[in-house]
Amino acid sequence: MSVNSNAEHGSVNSPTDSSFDVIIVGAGFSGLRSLHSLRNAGLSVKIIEASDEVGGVWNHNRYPGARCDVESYDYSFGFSDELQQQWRWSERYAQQPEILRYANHVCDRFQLRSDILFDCRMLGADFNEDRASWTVATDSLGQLQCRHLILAVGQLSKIKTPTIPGAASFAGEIHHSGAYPREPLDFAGKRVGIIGTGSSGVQMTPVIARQAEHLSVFQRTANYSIPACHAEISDADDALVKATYDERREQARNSPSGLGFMPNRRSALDDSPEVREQIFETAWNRLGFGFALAYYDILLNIESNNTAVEFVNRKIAEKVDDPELCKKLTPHGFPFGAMRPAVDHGYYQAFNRSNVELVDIKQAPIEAITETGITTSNGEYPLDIIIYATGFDVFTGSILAPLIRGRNGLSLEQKWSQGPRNYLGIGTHDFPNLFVMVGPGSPSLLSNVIVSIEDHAQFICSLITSADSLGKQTIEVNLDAENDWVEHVNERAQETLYPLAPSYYMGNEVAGKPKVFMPYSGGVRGYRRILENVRNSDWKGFDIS
Ligand code: N01
Repeated sequence: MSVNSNAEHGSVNSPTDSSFDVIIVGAGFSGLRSLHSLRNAGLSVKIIEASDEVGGVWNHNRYPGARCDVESYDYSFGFSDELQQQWRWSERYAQQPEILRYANHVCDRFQLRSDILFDCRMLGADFNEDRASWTVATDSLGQLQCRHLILAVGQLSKIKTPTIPGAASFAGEIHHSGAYPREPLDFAGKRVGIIGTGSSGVQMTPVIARQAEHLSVFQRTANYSIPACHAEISDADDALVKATYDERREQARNSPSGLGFMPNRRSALDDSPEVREQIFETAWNRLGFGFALAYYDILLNIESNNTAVEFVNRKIAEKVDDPELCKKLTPHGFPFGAMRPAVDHGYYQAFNRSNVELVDIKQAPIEAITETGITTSNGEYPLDIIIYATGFDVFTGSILAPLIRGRNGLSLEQKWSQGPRNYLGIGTHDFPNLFVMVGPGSPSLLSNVIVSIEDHAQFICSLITSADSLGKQTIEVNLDAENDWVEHVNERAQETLYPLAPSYYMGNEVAGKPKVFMPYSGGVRGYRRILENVRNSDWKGFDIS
């Protein structure tokens, strides 16, 4: 395999061959991690990446205030002790530029860049039954061939842009949080409108509030947000983590969400209100997402959940001065945590500023964007900059965007027309040698995704190399195994409160999307055990032929 490996940031790396053992689509964290494993296993591998930069979501979500809401030490790879010992995180929750620097560091440290074909978007892929291989159509490099195709396209990659009448007439700038310009915007003296109050809107609000002349936040649905309890990392903290990193990784891998928090084994209903208050208070002041594990049944039992709701609502009320405004910012109609909560750095407090206003677009919907601003049924809001923090076509949007055809020309879109059907979230029947990284049917966005990425990268690499060592050409999910898995994913979801919210977990973010629960809610530890069993039982559920 010979390649022209002169790729620097921003240049296309043109292969002189067009046939590989594996093509990975996407150079985000899951693509980079997969490339590292598969190349070390001796396979010829290329990543194709539509951008001229690695990093995936961390390349595209450059909006002000973008930072990880998983602690930096945990939102990083554990496969190389040298890497984890040498990399120095500066903050408990790293900001986007630091995470992007980390992705580039990983890329350079393990010489991954030479196997990335930048500025190359996958348009579609067809499985060739005779050759047991995939033909991948791209926009810049024609057709590429591979035995195995790995979709590492991310769950939050296909941005969702609202269709608001008149948007094209707006005289100012409009940007989406998920396709944010590389050059920072100057908000000084500007009137800014943010549409959307999910994690992205929540993160950018306090930052833009401090810079802009005026900020209008257009909220359709109030969501819960937990304070980040952010801090810089001192040398002493850093040394402590690094001295015990292996234990920390083990704890993360064995915690339900891969975050390292072990749930309190008690029910929220087991404790007196006084004790419960104490436990909630401690979790609230330190744990970020771990707050949802202050009791094991917060996301399992509605009465327990109500105790958390009561606590969180009180916290919101303590932060927002105006009671009417507080009422609007307080979520209602779904359990705490059933929509993914945000982790914030002063979100609610930002609304106490005189230059920030909340626009309730549930009560008075947006009617149009005009040359000068946004019009709701309540009147006009003059603006210079509009930011859509309106989210993504989550889980399936980026997987189904290219036309992928398996056996007998069946498209993945047809196959998944009633919702994703797969085995372990990794493979789907009728699409041999096609693998999905951290997609629907796996813990995915219900987990610290880096932990899930490491699990998938290792599993898929072992599966491919095992088949190769047996001289086998196709790896295909068995239909019965797939049906059982889909049923299992649904059963686990029904044990939780997640289905009670109109969230993207349920496909509610896009009109017409099938309403099925998509991630696996059985936790990363349980899921890893299942992967280990499959591996130890000669890849039960996969037909290798
Ligand atoms: O997107 P969202 P996000 N008109 O879908 C509103 C991850 N993330 O980009 O609920 C008006 O959560 C929509 O309202 P509604 C994280 O997993 C991580 O904020 O549909 N409003 C909602 O308020 C997160 O969950 C970090 O009524 C419209 C908002 O836009 C995921 O990304 C940081 C609308 C969309 O919220 C997505 O977060 C940021 C319309 N037409 C994000 N359409 C980390 O820190 C949508 N909305 C790691």
